[in-house]
Amino acid sequence: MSKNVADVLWEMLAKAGVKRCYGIVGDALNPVVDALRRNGTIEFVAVRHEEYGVFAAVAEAYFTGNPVVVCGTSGPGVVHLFNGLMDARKERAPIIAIAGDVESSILDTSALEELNPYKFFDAASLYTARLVNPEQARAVINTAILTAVLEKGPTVIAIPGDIAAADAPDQPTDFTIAAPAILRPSDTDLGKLVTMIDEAKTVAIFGGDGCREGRDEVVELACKLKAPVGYAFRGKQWLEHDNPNAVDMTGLIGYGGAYNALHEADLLLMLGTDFPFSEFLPGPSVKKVQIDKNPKHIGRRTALDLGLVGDIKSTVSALLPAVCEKTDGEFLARQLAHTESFHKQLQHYVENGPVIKPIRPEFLAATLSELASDDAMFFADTGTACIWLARHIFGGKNRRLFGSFSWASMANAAPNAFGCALAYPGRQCIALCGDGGFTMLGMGDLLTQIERRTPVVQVILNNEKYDFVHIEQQEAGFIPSGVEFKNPNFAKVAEAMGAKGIRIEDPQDVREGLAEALAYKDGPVVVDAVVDPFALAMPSHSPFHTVKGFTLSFAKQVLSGRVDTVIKEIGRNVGIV
Ligand SMILES: Cc1ncc(C[n+]2csc(CCOP(=O)(O)OP(=O)(O)O)c2C)c(N)n1
Ligand SMILES: [Mg+2]
Repeated sequence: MSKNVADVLWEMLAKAGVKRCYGIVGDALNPVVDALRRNGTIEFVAVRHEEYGVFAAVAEAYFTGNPVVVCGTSGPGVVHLFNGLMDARKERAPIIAIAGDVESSILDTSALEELNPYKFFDAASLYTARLVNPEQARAVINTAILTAVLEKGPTVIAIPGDIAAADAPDQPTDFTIAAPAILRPSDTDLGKLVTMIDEAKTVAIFGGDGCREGRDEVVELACKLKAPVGYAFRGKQWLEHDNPNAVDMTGLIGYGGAYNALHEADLLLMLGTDFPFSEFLPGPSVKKVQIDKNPKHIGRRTALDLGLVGDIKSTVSALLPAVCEKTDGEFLARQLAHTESFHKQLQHYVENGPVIKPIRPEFLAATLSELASDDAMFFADTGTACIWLARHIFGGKNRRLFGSFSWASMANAAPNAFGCALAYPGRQCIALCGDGGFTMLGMGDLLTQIERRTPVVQVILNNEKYDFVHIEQQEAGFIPSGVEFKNPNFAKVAEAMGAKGIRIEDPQDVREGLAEALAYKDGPVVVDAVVDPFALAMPSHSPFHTVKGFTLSFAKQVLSGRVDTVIKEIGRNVGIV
């Protein structure tokens, strides 16, 4: 039998290193999925919601570096892919989406389920193609793969069922993915940077995801310059561990000494970061240099004194032998001492956790971090889970941390963890979920984990509210509204569905409950942790408007008769508010 277009599609995707395709089948995709079955080298992961499949694919693609395929069929199925593809774009994950399309004979006739892929995917996709003629196949598939892998993001191939099933022309299916080039600034520009560093009395470093490769070089540079190292959320897992100069994070969920270190240095080196919260970066009193391999990132968050284009590993390697070693360690010691004192403050709810009821999320997260294996992979939902992950889950050399860091969608953690559990069998994959996030997307596809007996540990912060928004509303001076909801007992729901369920209501049971969850290898676990709905986490630096907003909100709440709530909120956060 001769090959059809769908056969060629899978043949090329398999050659690109694709191991899995996540999605839901249906009309236009039927010949595509039939060819996948014939191909036999790529696993089809049938999910219950297309968006769940994309979040799983994003985590797999981000960590393995291999492209991952997702699919949804014409119209509504395709639409369900979108939020995940935006996440792939922002998290820079190589995803190839196969979007079912209506039959080629009725394109552009407003047919049932017809959707214009060019318009629809415009905001998310780096490259969108509509395969309407088998002769396009090789060039389109080649471009979709290369764009996804080399530009690190999502691409889309829309394909009508009749074209997928059509005979493929006799075209070669081999292609080459070039290895990434070494990119560093010119010697003249590097020379300018060396002068700035040598002339500065004190230097601070602030790093992001761009330090993923080159983290050892960054730490070596920091040691040579006696520079404290702060990081964005995306940089934490690369720069926190085995780094004597680490001063933690700045920003809305910041902790430790990073804010002060960045503001008190003479010179700030921003390395591989597109940190979006400009108000947490210093003004003109600190000289600023930014190095990034993406030229579009340079200077967009703050005004710079020097901007250089280069990858962090090769640029810092070139810098290392050229800069003079600094001898005065007073600045670094002061920033480290400040960081240390913040850590002590953070320990308050961890150390007293066993006797504070309702359970403090700080204590829950810190215990999880302590019990998890050295190569565990942690995923946090957008919501307060991010705060607890940042502050209380310690990343190690072999640990990994992930979330919807730059897109900030809810409901990412459970699917992220599922994707990595498939890609890294045997490794602990732990999702710290919001109860809002879990019920938005995680609960339906718990069935997928159950069917496959995938050992994902879902720890749900059961606070019966959209707590992050609750905090946000108070910060902005509003009386909280629309943020509360009621939950079932998630452990019982999980058991009824066929998973292992563990309910933890008492702080004394936290350690035992989490240990039991982590030890369970026979399928998914849902830990329903009933946590304090009033736990607050303030950034290490609170801008004036934050303090003003809370004060205003508390005053408004008291005036509208919510005295009890305000007293609880303040009482449960002594020393923080
Ligand atoms: C898809 C989506 N909808 C809404 C939001 C806005 N949002 C951000 S965090 C959040 C609350 C999350 O609540 P939950 O999952 O219960 O976590 P919690 O903050 O309570 O720990 C909301 C509604 C979002 N980021 N993404
Ligand atoms: Mg919640």
